[in-house]
Amino acid sequence: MTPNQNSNNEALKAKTILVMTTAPPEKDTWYHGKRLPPIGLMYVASALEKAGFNVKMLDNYLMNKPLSEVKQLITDLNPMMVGMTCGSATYARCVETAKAVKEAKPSCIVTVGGWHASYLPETLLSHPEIDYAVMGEGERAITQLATALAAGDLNQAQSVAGVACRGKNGNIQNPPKFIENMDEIPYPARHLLPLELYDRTIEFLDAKPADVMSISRGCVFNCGFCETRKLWGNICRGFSPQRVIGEIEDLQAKYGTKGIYFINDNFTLRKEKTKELCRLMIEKKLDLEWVCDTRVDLVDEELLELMSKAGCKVIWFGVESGSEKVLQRIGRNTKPEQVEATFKLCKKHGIKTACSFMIGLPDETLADMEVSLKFAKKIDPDYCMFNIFIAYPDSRLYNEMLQSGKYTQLDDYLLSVKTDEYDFESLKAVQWRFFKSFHMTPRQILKRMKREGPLTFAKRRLTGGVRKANGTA
Ligand code: B12
Repeated sequence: MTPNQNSNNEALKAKTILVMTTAPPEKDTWYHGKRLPPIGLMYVASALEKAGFNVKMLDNYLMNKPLSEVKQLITDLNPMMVGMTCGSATYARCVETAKAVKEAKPSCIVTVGGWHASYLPETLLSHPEIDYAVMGEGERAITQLATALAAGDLNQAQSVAGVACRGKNGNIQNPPKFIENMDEIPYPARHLLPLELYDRTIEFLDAKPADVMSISRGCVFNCGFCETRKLWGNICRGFSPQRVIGEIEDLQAKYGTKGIYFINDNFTLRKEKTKELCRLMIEKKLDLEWVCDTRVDLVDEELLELMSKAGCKVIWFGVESGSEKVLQRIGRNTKPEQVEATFKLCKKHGIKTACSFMIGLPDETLADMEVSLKFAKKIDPDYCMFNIFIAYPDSRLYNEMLQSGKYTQLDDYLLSVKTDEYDFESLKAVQWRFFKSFHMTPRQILKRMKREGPLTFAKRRLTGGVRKANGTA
């Protein structure tokens, strides 16, 4: 590091940046899942820390502090910038929080990143309280933005890749650039979160405490309900297996981690890297159990055997539908036979299966949904959930629904399918009936009780136990 960089870092230390999630949406009827530490925001925080800023973090999705307390926090911390994560479901929360920040400190710069900011930055910039939107990967963009602003260089700030803002002649949107070598990204700033407030357990994993990790970015598939390609591009980048092991060892040493949930949408997409990672896990004899999410067409017997030896206990599969017609309609590009074959292989290698189905997809009929229920029983997963489909902005199905007019508007930017047969409200009854039909059989109850132990079983039944509402998260 040059002396110049040093003095720059010293100057930045005096600059506080608060990064935060917003409180959950008021009408939070579609999501009853677990509050996991916000990993994307932790990456943003660690990048800012590495650049020298004094970073504070508030996971208000977990804490649910009222705006009066957020304002008090701004007064106490006096940050130069607040960086907020915004999903389409928390858009309204984000706007009201930005207003509160400006009320507490009008000169505080408000920057919004995350999914909604990546897809529809102009909707955020239409609010004068929001100064910048960051599209795509946040680490480099916010660091360059905050560094330029700390130096008072507005021109530089407005030209950072991935930044959208109001310029002299209208809105500016600089296309994002991906970080080529992901290993450059520091470990997520877990030390800035009150980890003790999270329950640090993962469904189906006996090992505790358990934490989340995200090891790759990007998806090559083209499912109509998902818009992550717009955020991460259509290639998949990832950390090197060595970097992943390094982070696991760091988690074990600092936080006593025994279990990991890899929250990537397709953990096994980079097959060779996955194998290398598993071999390293075995070689290092890590005392670790883990869960991951992937697609049925991204595993084979050799890989499953290796994953099982490396400590993989459960795989979550987005099965989405048992009807080939529906699978085709949503661009899933998988067939029910593939699902059956993969579930059999998982069982053979001692890996539990969990799966999610969506109901209420465009052009899906009630009869198609019954096909999914029947199929769920046939593949016999260890856990299964039926989520009502919600369309998120900029995804193919969202745009098609807007055109067809066959939808109910659930919130500013969230749509659900409406047909002559059903709408969002009536689907709730179907969802409940399917849940009961699958889970409330003596066989499933016994199976679950055995797996969870009677105490956890009772606790989970009382608290809901639904993980994610639309199967796409
Ligand atoms: C794992 C996951 C979850 C997990 C955990 C999320 C967590 N704790 O972080 C759970 C199951 C809890 C979950 C819940 C939901 N999820 Co989810 N989830 C994902 C998934 C698969 C990975 C997210 C992730 O961790 N990525 C890795 C990290 C590194 O990336 P990141 O979080 O996006 O953060 C980066 C950038 O977004 C940006 N960034 C993020 N915040 C900020 C803030 C600032 C200031 C800046 C500058 C940048 C920035 O920089 C980060 C680092 O590069 C994504 C799909 C995907 N591949 O992205 C869907 C996804 C994010 N989820 C989605 C949805 C819809 C939901 C739910 C609303 C589902 C529901 N119906 O309940 C809930 C809402 C929860 C919430 N807190 O708002 C959508 C969001 C769409 C949208 N337009 O809002 C996605 C994109 C999936 C999809 N449908 O396409 N989810």
